[in-house]
Amino acid sequence: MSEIKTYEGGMVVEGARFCLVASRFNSFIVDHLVEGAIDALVRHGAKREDIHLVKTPGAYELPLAVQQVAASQRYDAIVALGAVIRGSTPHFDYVAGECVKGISSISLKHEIPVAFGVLTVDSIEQAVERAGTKAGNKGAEAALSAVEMVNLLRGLKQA
Ligand code: INI
Repeated sequence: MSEIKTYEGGMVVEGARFCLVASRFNSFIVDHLVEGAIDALVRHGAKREDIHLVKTPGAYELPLAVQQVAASQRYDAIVALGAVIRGSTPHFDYVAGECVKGISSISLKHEIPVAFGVLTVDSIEQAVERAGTKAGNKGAEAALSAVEMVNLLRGLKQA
């Protein structure tokens, strides 16, 4: 039986430019997601000077900033980072909903990987767990999916 030709992105990246778009709200959590994302990108081959950081007031504003960054065509991938915590607001559902909805369409429209590293959690404790403690670092995980997608798209373009 012949082998199935399979395309999969590698986990080491060369010469790619990344933009992290991070919200300042709940910065005591988001700062750890940003650190985790930068660390993961550098460990997987990105140069520090090829990583830029854009900051928004809150997660609600992330989609517009991500869209503007995507439209600039200056980057190979974008990593959106934020923390929406249910306990801290009655409008959790609006903020989280608009953030997810807005970001999800940008990748397809602009043909650029947009990794989603925005925590939507019920409590501060859950956020802490996902920002570099017992449940890992979701910023780092999102960054790694960006690395993989950059390599996958490069592979598919050459196919
Ligand atoms: N923004 C967040 O990023 N996380 C939150 O948990 C949050 N809460 O709880 O309200 C939040 N609100 C601010 C929002 O993103 C906007 O910045 C604000 O509504 C102004 O447009």
